[in-house]
Amino acid sequence: MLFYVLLLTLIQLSVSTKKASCIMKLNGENTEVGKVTFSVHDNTQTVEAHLHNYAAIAPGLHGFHVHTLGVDGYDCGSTGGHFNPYKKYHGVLGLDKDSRHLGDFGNVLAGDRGEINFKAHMTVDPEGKVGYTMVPHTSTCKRKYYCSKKQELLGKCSRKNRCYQAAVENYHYTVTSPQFELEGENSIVGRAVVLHAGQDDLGQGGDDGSLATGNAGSRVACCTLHLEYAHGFGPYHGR
Ligand SMILES: [Cu+2]
Ligand SMILES: [Zn+2]
Repeated sequence: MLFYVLLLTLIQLSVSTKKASCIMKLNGENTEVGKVTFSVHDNTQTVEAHLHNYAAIAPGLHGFHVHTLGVDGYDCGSTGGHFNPYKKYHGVLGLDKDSRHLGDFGNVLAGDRGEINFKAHMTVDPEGKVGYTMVPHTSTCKRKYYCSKKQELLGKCSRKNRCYQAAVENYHYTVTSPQFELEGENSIVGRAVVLHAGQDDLGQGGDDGSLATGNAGSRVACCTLHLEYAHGFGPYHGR
């Protein structure tokens, strides 16, 4: 009996949660830098980016978008412009679909070691007040990065037990409409996630580039989103 209850629960979970993800690689290279995930469960949506590359990802803010096309080879330049099915101006995560490209997800913050730990948890509430809060976070040791700068550049890590304050962003947004879709004609599945070298001005730069791209600069890493399999029950619905 318990087995069937568990099985039913798993099936329900696999039906009601959809997830698309991919492993980001440096532009022009077969070098993995981490994972990005977009998931939908009932009226909540989550965007996560966990990336790290000391040499290629500079400390500071980096534009983070879904572009129109998937990646051809390792060339992030092949992914077209920001995904923009409604023909709107460039904006930012949290706004409704009339005020942003559907591919606009704002900036993600890289710390001193080129590490990014970004999570935006969104509650879709048509009657809600749009806005976001930064969820307090206590960062402790990041075991993965016990490397001296020199060793990290050489791809070698020290075993020394040293801690540092990693960059961690954890937001909770309230939005009045979904910020992305994982099925249908406006699905982000099959399109590329792109991390930029510079900061996205979120459409506030006062020039044409700002309204088109946020002036986020060159493309550092990218990957093509695909639906994730869950619990061995086969692929999620969608394309
Ligand atoms: Cu972009
Ligand atoms: Zn845009």
